[in-house]
Amino acid sequence: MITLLDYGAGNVRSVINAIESLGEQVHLVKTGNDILSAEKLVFPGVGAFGNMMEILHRKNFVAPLLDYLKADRPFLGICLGLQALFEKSEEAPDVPGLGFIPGDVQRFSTDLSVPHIGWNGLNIQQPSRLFAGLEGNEKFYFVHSYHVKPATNDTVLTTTDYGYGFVSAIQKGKVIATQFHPEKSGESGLRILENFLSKDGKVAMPPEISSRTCLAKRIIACLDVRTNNSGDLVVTKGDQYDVREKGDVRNLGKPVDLARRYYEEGADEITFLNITGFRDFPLEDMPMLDVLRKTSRNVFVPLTIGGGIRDYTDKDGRTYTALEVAAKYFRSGADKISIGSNTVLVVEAHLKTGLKTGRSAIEEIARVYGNQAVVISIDPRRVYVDNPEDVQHRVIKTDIPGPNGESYCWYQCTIKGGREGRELDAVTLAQVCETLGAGEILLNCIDRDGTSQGFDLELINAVKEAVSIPVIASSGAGCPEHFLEVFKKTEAESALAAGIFHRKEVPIGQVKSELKGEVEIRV
Ligand code: 1PR
Repeated sequence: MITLLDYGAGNVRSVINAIESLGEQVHLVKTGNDILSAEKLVFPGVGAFGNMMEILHRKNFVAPLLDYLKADRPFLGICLGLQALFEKSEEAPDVPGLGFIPGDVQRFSTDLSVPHIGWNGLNIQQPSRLFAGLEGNEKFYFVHSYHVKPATNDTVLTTTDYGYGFVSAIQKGKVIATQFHPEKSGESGLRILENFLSKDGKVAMPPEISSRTCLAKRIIACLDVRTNNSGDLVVTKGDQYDVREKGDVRNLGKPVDLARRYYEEGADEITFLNITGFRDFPLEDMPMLDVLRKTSRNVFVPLTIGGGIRDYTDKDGRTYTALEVAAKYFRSGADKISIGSNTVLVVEAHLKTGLKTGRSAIEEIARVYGNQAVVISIDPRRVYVDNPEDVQHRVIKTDIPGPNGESYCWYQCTIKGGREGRELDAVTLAQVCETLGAGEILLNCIDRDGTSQGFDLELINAVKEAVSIPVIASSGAGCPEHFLEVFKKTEAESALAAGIFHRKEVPIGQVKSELKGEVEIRV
């Protein structure tokens, strides 16, 4: 029996699913005694440092947790569960940590995008029971803006490079903690968890020890999901967002089955977009939550879900906040949520007043679950102009002239799945969202969606230059060369595709083999 410390924020479902998939049962901590009587304790932290420590205090978990750690009993901390062990964090300077390990937690100070999101390697510094059966060159999933800085090197288990080397795991006796997420790191991550759980684990040093690691570019499979005319929830795919063929919604498969297939084929991440979420209320749309629950049971890479995340009043007058909707998604197995239409309205309101209310969906969800959990999905469409002075928007000079030979364009934000264009450009939207606390941009492009003509590199460069958070390039992939092109000609951290994978034109593995040697990837 494994005891799991769930303090109520973030996706502990993934950790539970991963442990259960290895044949173990999970007992959730309800009182401090549950911590003291644990055989093995797993502490997966997600969210924000201050919020986490406050909840640990409120629930009276701090003293038993420190007693457990000081008694050198088996402990695995994950992400914030690592950071909690330190004395303090720049994320919440006035809130002390557990102070079990001398040192502090610092924000990344690098020109690279922050948060550090994606698959990166480990420079292993000591043998550990976690490493039995590993080669040493595996990549693991990271998602964080802060990293630990121990006062001394004796507890450093691994380091990872992102702009500079940072400590990515510590080991002190039986207390081990990782910055990366084993439960989201595919087979290699499951191996690490299994090593921790096993009764007679052997201490090992993997054969391949690296001295420098590199963040991989991510390949993301996207599943646009909605109900078809027969009432079945299906994965569909549009041509420039039109998902109907001869009157019915195109049906490309079942969401749970397809997600599993993409996991097995090597997708680095899977995104579900509930594309009619803008008009349905997701908490009534239980099938979508069920899809997440079932998928997260056997898909061990990050899952993002979008669609319908906004404040909502139901027919009985009960109001739900966007945070409540997001919480439901997280509890059902999502690691990140993506917000589309609502973001456009929030940014429009923000631009009018210049004020941060602290109450927008982006701000509220980021405060509880951390910036890295908030993805902004943008659905822009090109609008051509003759002269950059003709409009107030961020205009770019384009190499793809408009229908009347125009050589300038701006990217108009849309809402409701492209049905309504707004007086807001995608570059401004992305910038404002970053200031409000978004952790990543999912940059679609209605002009390219489903066309197989390749990504809109001009759009991606324009947005990427304007923000310092990671950008996911989306829409238009038609062959492996398009992925190579987007990674060579833009700074996008990841590339997302749908049709090419759904129609089985090119498997994910083939995309990766064609990138290998040219671009850092996870194999
Ligand atoms: O506005 O917060 O409720 O979220 C709704 C979400 O649903 C948004 O993220 C929006 O992008 C998405 N969405 C709404 N309508 C559609 C549609 O297609 N009719 N899908 C839609 C957007 C675009 C991509 C697609 C890529 C790759 N899908 O995600 O997967 O363009 O496609 P390709 O590789 O085949 O070119 P809210």
